Amino acid sequence: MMRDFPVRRIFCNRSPGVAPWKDNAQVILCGVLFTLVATAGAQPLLKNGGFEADRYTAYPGYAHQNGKKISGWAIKGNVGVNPVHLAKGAKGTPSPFADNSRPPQGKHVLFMQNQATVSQRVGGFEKGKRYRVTFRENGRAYNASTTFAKLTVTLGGKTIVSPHVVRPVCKGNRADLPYARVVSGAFVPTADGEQELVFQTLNGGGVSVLIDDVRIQEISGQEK
Ligand SMILES: [Ca+2]
Repeated sequence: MMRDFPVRRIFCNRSPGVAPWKDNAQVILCGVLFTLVATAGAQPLLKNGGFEADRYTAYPGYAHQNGKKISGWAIKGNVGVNPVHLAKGAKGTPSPFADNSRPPQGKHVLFMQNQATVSQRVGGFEKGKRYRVTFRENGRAYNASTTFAKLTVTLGGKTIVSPHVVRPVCKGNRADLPYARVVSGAFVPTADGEQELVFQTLNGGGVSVLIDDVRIQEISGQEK
């Protein structure tokens, strides 16, 4: 029986009043720490976790209209990337799905409409170590007044983020709040090597989930 884990959401606003040089110092320190961790052992290497690799030009941004691919990911259903880089004078708006808040990482976000899956086989897991997945999520504001999208995440066939409703963080065309941050339950592989990470949306009715900044991190034994 698969165990479900609760979803934790943390809003990630930058603290007001923090001097820019302090932010830069934190970034540099994080870079040093990351280098130290990276050299300590192999880490799961997720490809295109920020969905920045592809530059779509066909409105409204479905993958099947734009080369039938999202680099690094296997896709099924109505999924794609927003914003679309429209030609000058072309009809449509650049982000019909990502219609509220701002992309939390880079310029692009993934969207998943109705029932769909986006998955990736990720190498570099080590037996017995503990890992977690973090990502940012939001809902499309359009259509959200009648029903909401539902999302779940599995890793290696185990549920690490339980099925949950994803509501838009803002009204359409507003950016009052950032995308919600999701932290999965811990995952412990029973063998070295690849594991499949799967994002799955469960509801129909025209609703869409927006996802960005997917990461896999090893965690210490004390962290839940
Ligand atoms: Ca991004």
